[in-house]
Order: sequence, then C-alpha cells, then structure tokens
Amino acid sequence: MKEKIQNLFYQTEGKFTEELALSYSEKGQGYLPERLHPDGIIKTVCGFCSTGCSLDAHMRGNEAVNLVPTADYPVNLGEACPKGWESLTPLKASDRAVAPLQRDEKGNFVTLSWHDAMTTFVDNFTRVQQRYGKDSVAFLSTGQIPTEEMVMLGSLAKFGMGMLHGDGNTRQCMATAATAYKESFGFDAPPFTYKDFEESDVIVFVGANPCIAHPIMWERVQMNRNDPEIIVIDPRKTETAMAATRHYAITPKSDLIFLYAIANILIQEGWIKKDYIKKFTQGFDDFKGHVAQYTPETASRVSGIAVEDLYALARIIHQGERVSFWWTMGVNQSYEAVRTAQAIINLTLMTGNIGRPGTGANSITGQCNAMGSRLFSNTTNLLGGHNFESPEDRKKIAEILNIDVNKIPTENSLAYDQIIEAVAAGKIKGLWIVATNPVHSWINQNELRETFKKLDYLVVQDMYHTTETAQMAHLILPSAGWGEKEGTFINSERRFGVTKKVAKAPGEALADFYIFKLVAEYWGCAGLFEEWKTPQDVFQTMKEISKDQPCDISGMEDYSMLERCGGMQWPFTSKDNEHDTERRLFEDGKFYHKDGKAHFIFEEPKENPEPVNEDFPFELLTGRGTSSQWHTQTRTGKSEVLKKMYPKDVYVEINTKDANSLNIQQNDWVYVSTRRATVKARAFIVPTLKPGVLFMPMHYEETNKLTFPSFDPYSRQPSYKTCAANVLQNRYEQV
Ligand SMILES: Nc1nc2c(c(=O)[nH]1)N[C@H]1C(S)=C(S)[C@@H](COP(=O)(O)OP(=O)(O)OC[C@H]3O[C@@H](n4cnc5c(=O)[nH]c(N)nc54)[C@H](O)[C@@H]3O)O[C@H]1N2
Ligand SMILES: Nc1nc2c(c(=O)[nH]1)N[C@H]1C(S)=C(S)[C@@H](COP(=O)(O)OP(=O)(O)OC[C@H]3O[C@@H](n4cnc5c(=O)[nH]c(N)nc54)[C@H](O)[C@@H]3O)O[C@H]1N2
Ligand code: SF4
Ligand SMILES: [Mo]
Repeated sequence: MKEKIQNLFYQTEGKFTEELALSYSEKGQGYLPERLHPDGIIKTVCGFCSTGCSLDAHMRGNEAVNLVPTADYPVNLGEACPKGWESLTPLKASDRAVAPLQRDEKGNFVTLSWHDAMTTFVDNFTRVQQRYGKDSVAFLSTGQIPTEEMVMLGSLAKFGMGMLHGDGNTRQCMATAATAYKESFGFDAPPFTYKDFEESDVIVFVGANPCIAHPIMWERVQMNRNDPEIIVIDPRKTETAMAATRHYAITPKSDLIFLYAIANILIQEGWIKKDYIKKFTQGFDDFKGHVAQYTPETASRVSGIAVEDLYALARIIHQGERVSFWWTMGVNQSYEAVRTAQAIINLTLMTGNIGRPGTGANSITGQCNAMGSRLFSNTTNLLGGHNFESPEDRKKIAEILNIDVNKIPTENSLAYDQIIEAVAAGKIKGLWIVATNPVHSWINQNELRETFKKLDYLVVQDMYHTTETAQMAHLILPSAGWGEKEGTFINSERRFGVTKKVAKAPGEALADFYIFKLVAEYWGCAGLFEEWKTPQDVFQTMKEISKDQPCDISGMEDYSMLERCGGMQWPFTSKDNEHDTERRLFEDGKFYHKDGKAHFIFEEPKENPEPVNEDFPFELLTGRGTSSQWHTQTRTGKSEVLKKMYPKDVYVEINTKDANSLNIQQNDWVYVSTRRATVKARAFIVPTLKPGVLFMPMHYEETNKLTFPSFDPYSRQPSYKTCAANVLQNRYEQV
C-alpha cells in the first residue's frame, strides 16, 4: 500500500522534482514543459466565480509568478476582477494544510502520514456504518472543484462506499434555479450566452448585484451598443442599481406578487405573444386565471412600488424587442424561491423573449463550477443529469462505468438541510466535508455547531487547516487548491473551460482527485475506478455519460480542443460547429419536456416565515459585500492587496433615518440581534436602504449566527435573505 501512495505522489506533487515534472508532462497531464506556450504562458480558468474568466499564468520554471487576464478568451476579453488578479496569493498562505492532521485526546491536532490518515478514515467510517447502519455516513461537497473531481467523489461515495446521502453547497446557491428550470423546461438548462448581455435592448436584473458579484459579466453589459434600458429589482440601491436606468426598490420578499402583477398587466393590455404561447408552451390559460387576482393596486401595496411604475415596467417589457431577465440570490434564496424564478420564466414565455439573441430567463450561477455540480456531482441527480429513480438511467450509467447496477442507489439523497437534521437526530454519525465551510456559511450557524458536535466522525478536506469547519474536524485531509491541479469548470453560460496546474501544492497536500483515488484504494473499491487514472480519463467518461442528454458533450474531443476553442458550451455533439463560440438554447422553441413545451408554473404566495414585529422591527438582508471578498474568506482573506479594499470589521448597513432615530453614529459599534443571537457590528449609515431594512455581508462569521433557517419547499434552498432583526446602540464600547 505504501508503494501505491508513493505512486500517487509521483502522479501529483508530494515530493516534487524536475524529473517528476517531466514524467508528469509525458503522461499528458499538462504540467510542463511541452504544453507551455512559447513565451511561457499557461492559460487557465479562474477558480472564484462562475463567470469563468481565463487568466494567463506567466511561468518561471514550474511556478506561475504572475497572472493577467487572457486577451482573446470569449468570456472576459482581457478583463479580470481583483480576485482573479490575486488568485496566486492564497496558495502561499501560512495556514495551508500541508499534511493530514488528526485530533488527539486533548483536542490538539497532530500530523500523521497519508497511510495512517487513510487507515483511520476507513476504520472510523466503517465502524460508524457497522454500528448505525450503512446510511449513517454522508458527504457534503461543493461547486468549487473541477467536474472530474466531482464525478470521482460522487461515484466513490455512492457506488464504492455505499453512501446514499450526499449533497453539495450548491444547495445554498443554485438549487432553486435548477428546480425551476427542470419543472419549467424539463431539464436544468440555463438558456443564455453572455453575448445576450450585449444584444438586449432591455435588461432586467432581479435580486442580482453583478457590479459586485459578477463584475466581468457587468463589463459585458457595458459593451451593449443598443443604449439598453437597465432595470434593477432589488430592495437595496446597490452599485448595480446605481448604474441602472431604473431601480425598483421593492419591499423584501414581495417579488412574487410584484411579478404576477406585471404578468397581469401584460395580459390585460394585450402585450403578449399569443402565437409563441400557443405553439411552444403549456398551461397559459390557468396562469392567466391565477394572475388576475394580482392587481397593480395589490402589488403596489405589498411591494411599495407606485401603480404607474408597475405599468411603466410592463410597457418597457412590451416595447423591448430583445428583453432579457437575469436573476441571482435575491430570488434563489427565499422561502418561495422556485415559484419566483418561475414567475420570471413565465414573463419571458408569454412575451416570446426566449431563444432569440438578447433574450432569456437567465439564472446567473455563483461558484466557478456550480454548473458542474448541478450536472455531475451525483448528488441531486445521477451523473449527467440522469435520475436515480429511473431503472433505464441506472442501467445506462452502470454499463458505461462497467459496474454492477445494484451499486447505484435507487432513491435520491436527503437534501443538505435534511442531512443536518439527520445529524441532529443521531441518524447520520459520520460526515465527510469537501471544499466547503458550512460552519461559517450555513444558515443559523450556532445551531449547526451544536449539531456537528453530535457527529462520531467528521472529516474535512480543505486547503487550510484553519477554517471554522476544519477546526471542528476529527481528521483534516490537506488538499491542493485552484492552480495546483487540473480539470474542467462549467461557467454560467454552460461553457466548459480548462483549469490548469500552474503551481505546486505545499508539503504533502494532494489534488482532491488523488485523495479520492487514495480513499478508494484503502476502502477496497479502487477496481471500480481503475480506468480513471487522471482527470482527463474522467472527462472521456463524462462524454459517454452525457450522450443523448440535453447536456450532451460527446463532440468535445479533449482538453486541448476546449482550449483551442476558448472553452465550449454544452450541448456540443459532433454535429455542432466549433467556431460557434456563443450559443443559446431553445432557438427552435423545443423544450425538454415530453410534450416538447415549456410549462407555466405558479402558486399562491406564502407568508413570510419570520415577519418583523415590535421586538424585531427590521428585515435583515445578507449577501456579497465587495468584489474583493469571497464567501468565508479562507482564500481572499490571505491577500494584503484585497484586504485594502474592504472593511476589516463586520458591519451592518442601516438607513440614515433609522440611525438618526436610534442615535447611531457612523462607524459606531452596534448590537444586531435576532431570535438566534446577538452580534456586535460597525454601523454603516447609508441612504441606499429603505427604512426598516438592514444589510450584512456574509463574509464575516457573525452574519450567519443571526440568520433564520427557512427553506424553499421544492428546492430546499436556504432563505438567507429573510430574517427579522433589531439593532441597538452599544453605548459601552466605542472606538
Ligand atoms: N465578490 C464576490 N463575488 C461573488 C461571490 C462572493 O462571495 N464574492 N460569490 C459568488 C456566488 S457563490 C454567488 S451565489 C453569487 C451571488 O451573487 P448575487 O446574488 O448578485 O449576490 P447577493 O449579494 O447574495 O444577492 C443579490 C441581491 O439580492 C438582493 N435581495 C435580497 N432580498 C431580496 C428580495 O427579497 N428581492 C430581491 N429582488 N432582491 C433581494 C440583495 O439586496 C442583493 O443586492 O456571487 C458570486 N460572486
Ligand atoms: N448569510 C448568507 N450566507 C450565505 C450566503 C448568503 O448570501 N448569505 N450565500 C450562500 C452561497 S450562495 C454560497 S455558494 C455559500 C458558500 O459557502 P462555502 O462553500 O462554505 O464558502 P467558501 O468560503 O467558498 O468555502 C469553500 C471552502 O473550500 C476550500 N477550498 C477551496 N478550494 C478547494 C479545493 O480545491 N479543494 C478543497 N478540498 N478545498 C478547497 C476553501 O478553503 C473553503 O474552506 O455560502 C452561502 N451562505
Ligand atoms: S469575475 Fe469571477 S471569474 Fe472573472 S476574474 Fe473575477 S472572480 Fe474570476
Ligand atoms: Mo453561491
């Protein structure tokens, strides 16, 4: 076994030498030097957000010494945001996990060898399974590792280790869009291409702040030559709202009624495309009956938007020839999120704004590979957008993987929140967390911490040993990060891009891919994955799996073709043209449901599960703070350059009027409290919020101590943007 580990180090970077680098590149793994550009540049896709920008790594020997945005990549056309430019810095941080770490009896972490780490990993998980049943171990994964690693983890856990339950952090992020698309279109298929930003004459952003969260997509909006009307629907006057032509500062969580009323006006005024509706959709008459009750007056009362402004929006949509709608977390993270996303989809269907340049019901993704996770993580659906519950699908996958069909679960996993509930109930006792930091990012953090204490065995696989989640682990597995390994990411517009190895991982850290290989070896199921020696082998299997699915990628030859074409969008079969670099879905009006039509789906709005009251009179919103901060800050927090671009202390934004009436001064320490917790934060007094609304960025650990755990019933996505809070002057502690 030790020899096998040696071999893995050979394949990766454990004991790295020039000779190894050479043997590595001979195996075609893309390290050095034959695939180097003549001037020493390796092109690689960024590992932060879902925009999927390409960066040129300037190599000196085996190490990238600098990164600049790639000039000729169709996504970013020579631009990058601060995070992209600073991608190399977090790799050099002093808190990188450089060897496996185990917690001893005193609670201290001690280093151990990979052999011992793997032995104890297997011993403990099998012990838990023997004691509490096969389904008492589960995994939580991510939208931030390459697709090939997701395929490997999902297959290993479910087909090799016999787990039934495993979910991704994409549940926190994209589950709503995935569910909405599946129900409306018959497949989880965001239809757009970024060129649509440039081709619209009306662009509507709902609950999205691309100036901060997707700055390079916003650049594409700036390239629009049609002098577009840009409409932002967001309770806050965000950077994006400031740059828009119109801002609808709606009352938080009034979106559904607001959007139904817009549909109602469009119908009443006859501003709909009857031909399109008849030919390509189903369920419109019922939808029409449903929205009739949402009069402009009702919507105005609920959303705080004047009746004439509702009409104005409907008229702009009607007059636009190419209207595109874009939504992100302001929609996805709600207790009625799926129906809200579908209310947007319905608007595009009834006005025929789909399948043409500059149109679409477009959900913008978050993490660099959330789209990979949606299709290939083997969590919510069987590899490649298949169904665990379908015998034909299981047979197809078993045949391709050459495994016994009985190894494939016949039912779906519990969702993320249900896995945590099962931990709380003592049903799940072993948990393997890969590339996500839920002890900071999950809703209602204090409860999660208590719940995790009930685990018999918690393994955390991360680049850093200092994350809030790693600090609770029994075992930490040190992983290589972005830039230290290769594979593909799928960006928001369905584009596969290749991310490369441009640096050597520190110490004994291994690429997640090889950690999974190692686990398979010690678990005794390595035979199942013998064919997958490198990520590129997995990519070849993904092509077979995807065949005849809407996400068919069978025409993408290999990584070098992806590079040559500037990334490639799914679907791509041998019939597609590689020079078509911007492709959108549904141009022929055919959707993926059996009847070939798009479906109108709608429902009565729900009550806010935690409405404001006298004790908690503020609605607390949370989200992204600056373009220099990434989530729980394990990576961006390591860059001195980025640190200069955001506030050091946690802060709460509060409206000027509210601050005045509470006698709060700019930068005061204040207490923010909810029914879950009270935290200290700096007051940022802003005119960009309406009275009664607060905002806190998610990048500081304090924020999720406050959030209220409610979920959309269909997507089970947490409603991070619904929470009743109070804010008080902290009179004792002012600096
Ligand atoms: N710099 C940076 N960029 C990132 C990330 C990051 O951490 N840092 N994370 C990435 C990820 S994973 C994601 S998912 C995306 C998220 O990208 P976005 O969704 O654009 O970002 P958020 O700030 O979470 O939420 C967007 C807006 O929703 C609004 N909102 C809140 N409640 C409501 C409501 O009831 N209705 C409406 N209409 N709007 C509401 C908020 O005011 C906020 O401005 O960003 C990605 N990009
Ligand atoms: N209040 C509030 N909370 C939120 C949100 C909100 O809007 N408001 N947004 C939610 C959303 S949309 C998201 S996507 C989540 C994000 O939540 P998380 O996924 O928890 O956030 P990250 O900080 O990105 O965590 C990624 C972890 O993986 C590690 N890592 C990075 N690369 C690798 C790798 O290659 N391999 C391994 N093994 N580890 C790696 C990092 O060090 C880090 O610890 O937060 C959610 N939480
Ligand atoms: S916009 Fe996103 S993909 Fe582009 S450089 Fe910034 S973080 Fe990376
Ligand atoms: Mo996200």
